[in-house]
Amino acid sequence: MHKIILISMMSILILASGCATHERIRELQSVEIREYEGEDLSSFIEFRDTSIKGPQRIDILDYELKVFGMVSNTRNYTYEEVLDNYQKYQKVVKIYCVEGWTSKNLWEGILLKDIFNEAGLAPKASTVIFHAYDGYTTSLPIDYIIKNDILLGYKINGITLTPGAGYPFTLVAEDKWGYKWIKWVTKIEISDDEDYRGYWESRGYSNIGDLNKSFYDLS
Ligand SMILES: Nc1nc2c(c(=O)[nH]1)N[C@H]1C(S)=C(S)[C@@H](COP(=O)(O)O)O[C@H]1N2
Ligand SMILES: [Mo]
Repeated sequence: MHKIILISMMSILILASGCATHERIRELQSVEIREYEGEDLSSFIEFRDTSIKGPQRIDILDYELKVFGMVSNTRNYTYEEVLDNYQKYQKVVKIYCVEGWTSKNLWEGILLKDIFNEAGLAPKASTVIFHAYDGYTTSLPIDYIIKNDILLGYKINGITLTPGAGYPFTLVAEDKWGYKWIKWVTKIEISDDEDYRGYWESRGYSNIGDLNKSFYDLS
């Protein structure tokens, strides 16, 4: 008898916690933007999770964004400092994962080149190596980031990023395969190592990661 009560209590608890997440999902779905300037946007609230260690929960009070390497001024920003000090921009950008899914969303973020200007890049710097809270890394050419006005995003479809979507910052790596869109960014390292290979790149994915080229490294 006790066993039955225990089991039913446990299932009620499990059901209740399931409902809480569904509640939260419905709440987010009701406020996210799904149309922008006549374009339909994908819902970002989906159950897919392709990241190496699952969604990361970052405590914003402990969080720092570090900018270091070949710069004149090494910087450590709090979340608030990033949001308060930089001009904000919005863009509709589509992510393509190598697994076949895509998602078109409205992103809000700051320009990485504004961060570069404040840091002061060494003339020989060519590459940015991004580091994330889950140990993931990826890299991109500085030229690509500057020429394409690449954003460090903190909002998607009008909503502050959720842990699953990469809170507090995700790289909006326009025209690059999904594995370049690093989530939970903690460090921006300015380097001259063009051959640096991040997590997936060192496992055979193309280092340049251009959408109009194969993601297999054919070099
Ligand atoms: N920190 C971190 N960022 C990451 C990953 C990861 O495992 N860790 N996976 C990448 C891959 S392969 C893809 S396709 C996208 C998926 O992002 P989404 O599921 O939030 O759309 O995140 C990218 N960014
Ligand atoms: Mo991916």
